[in-house]
Amino acid sequence: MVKNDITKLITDKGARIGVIGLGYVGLPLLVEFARNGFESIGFEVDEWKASEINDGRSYIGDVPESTVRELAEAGKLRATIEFEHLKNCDAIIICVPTPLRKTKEPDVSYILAAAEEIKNNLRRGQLIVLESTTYPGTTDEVLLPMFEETGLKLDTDFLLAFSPERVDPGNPQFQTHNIPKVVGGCTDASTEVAAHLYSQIVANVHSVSSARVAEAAKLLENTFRAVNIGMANEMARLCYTLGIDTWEVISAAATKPFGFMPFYPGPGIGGHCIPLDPHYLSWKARQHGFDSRFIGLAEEVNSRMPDHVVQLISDGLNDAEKSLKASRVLLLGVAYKRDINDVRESPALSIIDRLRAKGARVSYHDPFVSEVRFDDAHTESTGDPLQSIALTDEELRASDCIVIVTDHSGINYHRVTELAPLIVDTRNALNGELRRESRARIIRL
Ligand code: SAJ
Repeated sequence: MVKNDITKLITDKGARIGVIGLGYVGLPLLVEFARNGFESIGFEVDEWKASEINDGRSYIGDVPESTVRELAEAGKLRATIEFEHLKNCDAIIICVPTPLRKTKEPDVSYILAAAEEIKNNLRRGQLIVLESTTYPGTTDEVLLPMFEETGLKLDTDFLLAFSPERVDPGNPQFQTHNIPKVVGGCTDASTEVAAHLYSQIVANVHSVSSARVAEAAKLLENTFRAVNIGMANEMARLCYTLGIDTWEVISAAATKPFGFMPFYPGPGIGGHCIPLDPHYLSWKARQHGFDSRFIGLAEEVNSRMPDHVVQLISDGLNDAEKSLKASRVLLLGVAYKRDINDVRESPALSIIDRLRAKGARVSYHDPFVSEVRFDDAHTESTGDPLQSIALTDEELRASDCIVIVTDHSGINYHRVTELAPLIVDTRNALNGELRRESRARIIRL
């Protein structure tokens, strides 16, 4: 049984760790193993990323450059585009993207490409763990048969598990080492050894009975968020109709010390997880004739929020006897959430699209995002690229409407309320005092 051999290598910190995919999940994970004394090798298809790491630089905000440099210089951390080095790894962790196709169906092509590389280099004595968020059954229905085509056998020759990533980009409180880790193997031995591996870098490892349970747990986590955010967004639209302040309603409900968890309305949901992951679950459900209606409904409500934001802008301009057409609309923030530079699936892109379609003159200011391109596969949007403009007094005065789409903490909102004539605040970025003292008219989501 290969279990004892791998366990001993891990215990002695002699196991060489391979991580495939060095993005916001893979790089922090690789660094964590290296920091804990393991020889760690990152595998990338992007040569630029590999050379950045080998030169001691970090392109992920949550990973300090000094840490990468230190570990690279100590020979504990390196990256390569040559996947044949996988054969030297005792544990291989897959952290590649799982996007959606245009049809909203799962795209597991990155997982399959990584699995193919592993299959070509598979040997006795390896543990493989999939971390990419995917539908229940991927690990045992897709990966296991691929690996056993080599003639090597699960448990006898290799181990296979799933462990969902839970990275929350930009979250200063929770980073890889202190986020509990769920682990589920295709066999008990796989679960046990995978749990032993993660216990080297994470304080709290939670083992479950199968890879499917671990895959499903991750999808529940993110579907839970999408559905509850959808509820908050629907509440916002209802409160707007009833003339009730949504944020006051939510903060009042949040005083309940049990049985309630606040979610907040926004301009829509962005990122590479919450808008996408629930569709992996609904796709698998449909394969079994099961209609998971909450997921579809949440998507419908959340994806309509950009329209609602444009309606608020139009209503505000109309009250000032201005039309959207030819009005100067300045977006504050285009990243999908506060204090990060990621615009993937950002609702700001849809808002810009819609405003442009109505003839508004759109610009944006985002200290984290210097340029937004609309030809990216991740966006449905079209049109010329935009560059972030300086937030000068002139720009604020000259704008007909300022739209707070991302509530970055470094913006001087007091100045915005002093100089802008109209503000649409989709993030409750303007606290009570700013709203009371504001010279601008403020419309809140
Ligand atoms: N959002 C709202 N209202 C809310 C919360 C979020 O509109 O009450 C929006 C955000 O502005 C953002 C989107 O939803 O556009 C997603 O927000 P998020 O906080 O879930 O951020 P992500 O997608 O970067 O990270 C999430 C993780 N975040 C949290 O748990 C807080 C977590 O769900 C996953 O670990 C991660 O996705 C992932 O990789 O799956």
